[in-house]
Amino acid sequence: MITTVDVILPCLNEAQALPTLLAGLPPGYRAVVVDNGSTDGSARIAREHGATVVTEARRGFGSAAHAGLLASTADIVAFCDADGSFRLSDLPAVVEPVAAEAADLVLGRRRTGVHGGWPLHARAANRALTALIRARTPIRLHDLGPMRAARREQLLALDLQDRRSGYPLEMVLAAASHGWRVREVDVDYLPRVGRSKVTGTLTGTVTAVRDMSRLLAAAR
Ligand SMILES: Nc1nc2c(ncn2[C@@H]2O[C@H](COP(=O)(O)OP(=O)(O)OP(=O)(O)O)[C@@H](O)[C@H]2O)c(=O)[nH]1
Ligand SMILES: [Mg+2]
Repeated sequence: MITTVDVILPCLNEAQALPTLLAGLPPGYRAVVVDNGSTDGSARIAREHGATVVTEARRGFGSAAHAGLLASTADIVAFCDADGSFRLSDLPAVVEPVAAEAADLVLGRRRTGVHGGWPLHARAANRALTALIRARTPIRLHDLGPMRAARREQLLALDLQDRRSGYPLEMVLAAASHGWRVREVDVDYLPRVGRSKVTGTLTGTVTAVRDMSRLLAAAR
């Protein structure tokens, strides 16, 4: 089968979530799990479930995401969290506008439906950030979600520098300054499997907002 899309899955101790997640990989998609120093056997489990595993020793979401981008080879790449909060079966809808050359970057807009499980403080932080993005850029974004698709070469040319939680925001701001067509597509957002590391914790959210505020200030 011809691989059309590499799916970059940053992973720090997500052994519990990986089997179900990887079982949902659509045909023609290759899972690139970026192991960011897991101690729970995530890398082995990812391999056992058919994923390509890349190792990135430097901690941080951006560090893992960018290592995955560098290691991927497909023309179109997608990003997705590896904690079970997304379904890989939603990826084709996110990829479609990029493949059709109707968009340069597509973000999955998270919809919780009946599942719930999106803490109020995280929603509020997300709403405030996207309002700032709408105020500062022509991009009409409603959710700064991690599920995305774009062309690999274009993403590399953005030369993103953040290696922590500012990476997703830096990508959107850089896309805006390069005049990219950015779109949103609805995706399901489920309660993560395993213990929350960022969004479910107040300190995690505060750190993320701090990283992102710095980027927004610089973009002014
Ligand atoms: N937090 C964190 N996540 C990382 C890191 N490296 C890779 N990841 C992965 O990045 C993805 C997003 O991190 P999450 O911890 O789910 O962040 P979140 O969705 O904001 O918050 P929670 O799901 O509540 O923990 C997951 O698949 C993590 O396993 C890292 O250094 N820190
Ligand atoms: Mg998560």
